[in-house]
Amino acid sequence: MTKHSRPGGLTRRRLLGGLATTLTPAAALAGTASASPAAPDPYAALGADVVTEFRTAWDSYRRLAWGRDELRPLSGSGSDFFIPGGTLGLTIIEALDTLYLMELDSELSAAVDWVKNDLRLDQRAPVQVFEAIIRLVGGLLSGYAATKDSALLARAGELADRLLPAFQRSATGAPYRYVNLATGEVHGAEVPLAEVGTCIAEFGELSRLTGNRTYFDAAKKALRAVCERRSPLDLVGTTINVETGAWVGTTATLDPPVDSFYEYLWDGWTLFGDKDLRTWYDTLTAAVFERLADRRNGRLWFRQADMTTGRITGHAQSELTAFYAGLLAQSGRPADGERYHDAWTAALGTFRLPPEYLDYRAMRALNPAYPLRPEYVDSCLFLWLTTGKDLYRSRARELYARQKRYCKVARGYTVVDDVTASPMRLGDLTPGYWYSENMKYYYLLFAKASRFDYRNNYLSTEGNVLRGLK
Ligand code: DMJ
Repeated sequence: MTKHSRPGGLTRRRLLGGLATTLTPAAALAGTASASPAAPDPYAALGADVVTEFRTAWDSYRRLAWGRDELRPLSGSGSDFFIPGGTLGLTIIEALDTLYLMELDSELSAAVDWVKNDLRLDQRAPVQVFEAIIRLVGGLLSGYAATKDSALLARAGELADRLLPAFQRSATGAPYRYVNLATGEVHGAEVPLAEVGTCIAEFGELSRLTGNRTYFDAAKKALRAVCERRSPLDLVGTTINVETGAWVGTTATLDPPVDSFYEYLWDGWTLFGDKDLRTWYDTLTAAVFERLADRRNGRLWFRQADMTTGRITGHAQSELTAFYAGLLAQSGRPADGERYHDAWTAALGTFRLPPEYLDYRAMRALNPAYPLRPEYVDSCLFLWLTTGKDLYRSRARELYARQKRYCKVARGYTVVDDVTASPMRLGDLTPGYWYSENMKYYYLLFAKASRFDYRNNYLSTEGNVLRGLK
């Protein structure tokens, strides 16, 4: 979940080819690597390895679940993500730009053919608006960015039009949670902030590409509906009623179900230069640091508090929030981003894989699952790009090795139900985001991706490259 271009066309330093290092995993995690400038890039072989691993999983998906939303690698079957008994080809759409970056062109061509010929968007069933935007609209837009095939842009626009009633039928402008793709019927008035606010990158890009402002305006109105209802402490809660505008969940937190809400305020500013978004991001972030930041042993965590009184209510942290290290680095707080990444790296000293939720004071897993989440490596990529420190490639390499050790199965990779069990208890799913996020981040970190502009790019919360494909 990440972004890299700035308003006004400012660019970042190209950081590939930085100092090579020789690391043990322990040194990598502790950040004690020493540089040896003469050594060859030790990551080049890993880049090729990422493609090999991706191919194994992709071939399994093609053989056993082609056209279904996701692969179940243990049982060798497919599963539905959005519509029980229906499919929207989630994995195919999630993988489009990754296939392009990895130069798997015949696979990309088969995937594009499926989208053109077999993707049915007129299904008479409700879908979750947020997931459809970040995964499908975003995936189709990144496929368009990769191929310049106008059919993909048209499909993204068609889907967005089917989702728009969720925004347009709401009194506040914040979207309903579900919309029926065929009828436009909406339901689900109590909506978590991530679901309200994580749409301006995809909808704004669609507006830019089509010249139709409707999508950007809908997304901005949704963000406004939340930001203008912030508390006098400049905090927001977790959930809002989109019909009344009343807060339903009043805990201020960076964890789900809020997480990417903050991300898209910053992204909307960097992508489209909208000053309101920047002001809202700065205002809410100042309050986050005043009320939620919890500095311990040189590390940084983020606690929970009541949005109205500021009273501290919890010390939990979700793995999904690990993306925030990269966001902080990109939004002008690199030292805080590094301290937050150090905190998660410390968790990886306790756990072999990051648990879904932990009590960071006791370093105890509150939810021991590891659904192949990409957030830690997402931050590795953007901390590396922002700070130029090779440390973040080495941290990514360590997690990559652990994923291979614990999550690899004959047909690719699968989720872990309990990272604290020995041996770890596995589940049966390769999530769509594994193709869109994990493997893309590793590839960009390790390989010198010739089709990626490391200076000027934008990756969405779902890892979709909306800008920066060459
Ligand atoms: C992805 O779908 C996106 O990154 C989203 O913003 C939340 N996290 C999941 C993967 O963990």
